[in-house]
Amino acid sequence: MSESSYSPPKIWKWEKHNGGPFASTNRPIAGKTHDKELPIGKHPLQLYSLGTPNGVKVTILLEELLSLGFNDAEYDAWMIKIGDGEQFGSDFVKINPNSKIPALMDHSTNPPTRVFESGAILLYLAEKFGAFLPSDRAARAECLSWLMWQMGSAPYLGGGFGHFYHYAPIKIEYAINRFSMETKRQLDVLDKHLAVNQYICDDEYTIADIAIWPWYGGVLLNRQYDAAEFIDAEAYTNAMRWARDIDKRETVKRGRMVNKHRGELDEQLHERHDASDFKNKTQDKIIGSKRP
Ligand SMILES: N[C@@H](CCC(=O)N[C@@H](CS)C(=O)NCC(=O)O)C(=O)O
Repeated sequence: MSESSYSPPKIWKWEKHNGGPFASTNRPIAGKTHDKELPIGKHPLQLYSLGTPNGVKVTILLEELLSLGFNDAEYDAWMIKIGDGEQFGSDFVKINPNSKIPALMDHSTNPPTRVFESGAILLYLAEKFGAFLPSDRAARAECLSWLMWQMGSAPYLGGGFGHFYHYAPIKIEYAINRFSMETKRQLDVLDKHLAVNQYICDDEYTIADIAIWPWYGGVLLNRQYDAAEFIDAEAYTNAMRWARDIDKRETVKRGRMVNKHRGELDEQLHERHDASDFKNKTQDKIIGSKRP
């Protein structure tokens, strides 16, 4: 490994170009950059999000709840284009001072309840509807342990491995080795656990699966960072079995379409306001209807 020619200055200074591909939106300060009102739809639950792994956790859970007949889980999902800096708009920052999607407002309470952080949103919804979270104390502790595991572990997978392997403008061997090691260790944690459990919490599909799958299933199924071969995804046979099982769920397919802004047009539902939108409002239909 070659020695770096970079030696850090005494005090770090923000230079606009040093954020790599995210340089246009990344900044070292919090708060709004502009005033922007957010739309509010007809349902009590208003989701402001994007179809990233953190975003789809929430839309998958909402689609799961709706499929079980919890009609009060009907929601409006609005797209927040993080590449354009919409997470720094004034109304969004009021919901999430951390300026990251997903963010949820529940207008069924007075005053409305704001929830940010995908793990907190999953827990809030699971408790609100009494579903996808075991009620037995020990089983619930197990489920919440894995939910918190995901929240603590995924930044090494995404911000560490994904960033340095896929996004960074230069390939740094030290950083790629450091985070590949940790990513593979985490995949092995999952693989060993799923060798003796059908789902993350025994045989019950819960918010722990819904939180973990978009990140770890995404890498295993080669939907994230184009890294399945590099990390030898097929070697994690138990985690792969789990990833493929969950991938087959219709609710998961629908949840993945909501606020999706890349890929096949018939899989992109930029905004979701009604169950019929999956049929009528995907981008292929919207663009098709605008053609002369
Ligand atoms: N811990 C947060 C992470 C959320 C997060 O990192 N969201 C990303 C998209 S996946 C985002 O909004 N990025 C915009 C930015 O960093 O400015 C959660 O789980 O909700």
